[in-house]
Amino acid sequence: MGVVNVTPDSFFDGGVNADPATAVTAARRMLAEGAAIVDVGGESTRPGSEGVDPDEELRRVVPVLESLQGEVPVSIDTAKAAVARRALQLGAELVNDVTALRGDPEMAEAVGASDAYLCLMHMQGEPRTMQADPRYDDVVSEVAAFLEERLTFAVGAGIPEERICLDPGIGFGKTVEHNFELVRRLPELTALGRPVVVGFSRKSSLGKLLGDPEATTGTLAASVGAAVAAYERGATILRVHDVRDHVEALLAAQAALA
Ligand code: HH2
Repeated sequence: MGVVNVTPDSFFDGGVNADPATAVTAARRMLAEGAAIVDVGGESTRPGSEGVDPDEELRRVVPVLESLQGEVPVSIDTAKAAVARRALQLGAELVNDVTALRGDPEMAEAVGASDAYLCLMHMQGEPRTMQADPRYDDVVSEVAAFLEERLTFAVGAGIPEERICLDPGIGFGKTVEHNFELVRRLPELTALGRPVVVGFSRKSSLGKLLGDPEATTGTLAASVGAAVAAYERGATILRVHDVRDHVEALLAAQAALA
């Protein structure tokens, strides 16, 4: 899954793809480089972010979705039903909701009324404050219990289970150690029976691991290392900013592990 943020302020590609034409070019390039789907987002959820209103989010993503329609498989990264509905009209195949249907009471209905796939992600707290001292007794069992509960909720709301994937939410209310423990013990999440998405790409835990306690991003090499480890532990979808490098690494890992 390639990432295209049509935002001025995303933690890694903020501003790079804020212009719709540039975002469209990036999405086409990611498809050519081997992405199966491109995740288009119009709101940053980086630590400390405040969020944008639905009109602004639509203004950012709609021109991109219109251009990509019928050409590039698209996922819409949004927690807002109005944005999801419009994206689905414009051909989006997956709704990637970082609030796991907790952010907008109309989201479950919006997804259920379509035949779209849905990604349910774990987050402790909310982006504005989530990195202020996140705590768990056992991060993996708490994330697994949360995802299981949200899966039951989504199925109860009429979204077929076979259309739902789960994501531990790397960096969303988690320390460096929490993030790596989630990948190390990923089989406890795949045991829930649904495909697991991992988005470690460029996240600050990678920079912190390499020795910079103030890092806000991670290197490409560290991102690829984390993605290969997640793949080896059973991840089905890797959400990444650098598609070509990850596709090459994962093809080699697949050949070596097969
Ligand atoms: N991470 C980000 C955004 N959306 N969705 C899923 N399912 N999993 C993730 O790990 C995930 C996500 C944050 O990364 P990015 O979109 O690059 O940054 P920002 O939120 O600053 O736009």
